[in-house]
Amino acid sequence: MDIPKAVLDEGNSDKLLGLGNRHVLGIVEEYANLCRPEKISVITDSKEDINYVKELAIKWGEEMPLAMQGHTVHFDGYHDQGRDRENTKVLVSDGQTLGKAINTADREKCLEEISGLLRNIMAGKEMLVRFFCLAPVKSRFSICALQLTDSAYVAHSEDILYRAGYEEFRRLGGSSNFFHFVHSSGELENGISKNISKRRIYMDLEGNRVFTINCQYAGNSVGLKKLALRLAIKKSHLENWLCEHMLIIGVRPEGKNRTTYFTGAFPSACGKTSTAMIPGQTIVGDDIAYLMAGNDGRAYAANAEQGIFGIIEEVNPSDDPLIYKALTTPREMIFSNVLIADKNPYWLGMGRDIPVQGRNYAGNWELGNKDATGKEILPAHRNARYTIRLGELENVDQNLHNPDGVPVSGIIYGGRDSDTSPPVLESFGWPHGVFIGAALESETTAATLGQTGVREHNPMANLDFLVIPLGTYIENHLKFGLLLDKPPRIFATNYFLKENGEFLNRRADKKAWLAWMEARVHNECNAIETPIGLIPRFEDLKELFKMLFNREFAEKDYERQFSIRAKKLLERLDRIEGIYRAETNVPEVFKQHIGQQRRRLLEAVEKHKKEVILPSDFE
Ligand code: OXD
Ligand code: MN
Repeated sequence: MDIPKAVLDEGNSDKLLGLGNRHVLGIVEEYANLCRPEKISVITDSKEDINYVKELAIKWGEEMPLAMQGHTVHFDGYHDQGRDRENTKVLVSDGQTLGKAINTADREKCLEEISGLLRNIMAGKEMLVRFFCLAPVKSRFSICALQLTDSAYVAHSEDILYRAGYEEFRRLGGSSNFFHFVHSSGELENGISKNISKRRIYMDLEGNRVFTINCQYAGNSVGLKKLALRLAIKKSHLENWLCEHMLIIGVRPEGKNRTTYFTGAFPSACGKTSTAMIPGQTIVGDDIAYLMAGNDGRAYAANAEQGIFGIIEEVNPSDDPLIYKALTTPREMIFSNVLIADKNPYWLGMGRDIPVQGRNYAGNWELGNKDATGKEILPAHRNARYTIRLGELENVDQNLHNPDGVPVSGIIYGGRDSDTSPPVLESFGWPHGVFIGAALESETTAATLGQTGVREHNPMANLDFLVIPLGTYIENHLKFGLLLDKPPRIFATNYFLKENGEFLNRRADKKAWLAWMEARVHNECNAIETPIGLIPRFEDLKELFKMLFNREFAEKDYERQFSIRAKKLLERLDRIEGIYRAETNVPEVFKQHIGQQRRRLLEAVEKHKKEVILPSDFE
């Protein structure tokens, strides 16, 4: 390798050579010579190497130890608190377009730009070279991933969130079949990326690689998370499987000795992690699922990750007891962008008083502090996070690392929708379910930079991560169903329905919807057929609420929640139709579903002479 010994010493060089993979060597050499780090450390799966990274994060000041053993805190810059959609681009050649929904840019130009920006970017810094495996090791789901970064926080986060992959790379036997990620926090000021205006996140599908620079927020910087998700969507498209922004849970109905696995897609900060952590269930994953058809005609899912990078806001003992307990007991974990006072972390909605001063994502903070635009700075950011291993949780599912994945019986699509969809419904079958997922709308949250609360179309909660045209993505879902003899049932949930500004449901109610969906999978209860799908019967929910919460579920609440808001639903159909009209290759079946749903809604309005129709009208 053409790297000076002073930069890559013999020990580190041997670790690289030990992989027997010239593609890896080529990549390390290329970015060593471009980024010009002072030193390169190659990290294997050994405890010693992994500890080295953990200690480096403290030594470099990227993480600060907290009072509780194993806990640290990391801060991202004030303007680096969410995923940067604007500067995240998919590189395309020769004027290729991926449709309106995907942010693309010319490959050649961007590669030139990024090479310029990467030149000497690691001067005076250390480059960490890391190997991970996406999904369980030694499985058909496994994807090897190589990370180069000058951030020990990024490298440490990946230890918690992903499976070690040095040995997995050895098993590659010299193949180039892996993803790679080049990250640099860029120039730092008080430990924070300084050149935010030059933040760039470029997906180069042709090279199976992603470049991300001048950022630290994990959604932008941690290669294996949302950046690998994009590369894996492309891979899944080529290999006939699905790569989804989905949780995976084992649902364990009370009084029945069985586990029924569900996956669920929810836009960021719309209840995905809290659904995955509903007490009484087991968790396989909270964010990214790979779905493949099994030999038995069922769909199988595996978690690409082994940890949670979760939103901490509203995690409190009554709403999220399992996570709260994990966050307040000793273990290896990283808090980010919370408030620190006396070496203890505080966050919004934690169910305790928050101190009036401390250190937060804006620096030294006091109640009432305002930013440069006059906006009040909250004690902790609304997108503050925790990073933790799933294996640390009491409710981790025994199949987390199962190389075969888990058989999926149900899929849930859930958006943040204040006025249109009922809390839960079942589709009429796989293609109709795909239509429901593809028509998902949700209001924006703090997980992305920009305004919150804006209604957006977010098909399968995966729009931000798509790198293939929307029509093709929908087609892939329809085709995947054809590979299965027993496709999962598809459901939709909405936890955010409001009336006069008040939520119509309590947070805990999602447990009842889950129980109903699980019972439907086993054909244990009937449902009411409406123009948009199958909804629960009042008697079944009444019984479930009694059993699960010892609470009366009033019929008037049922009617407010489950009435079919035909006018709103028709308006949504118009919006969705408009969006898909601008896309190419949209499957005919999908268009037919739009037409059929509209016809059913109009007929119902005509028949019942009202625009909000009671569930009992359909019985
Ligand atoms: C996440 C996200 O962090 O979707 O999971 O933003
Ligand atoms: Mn996510």
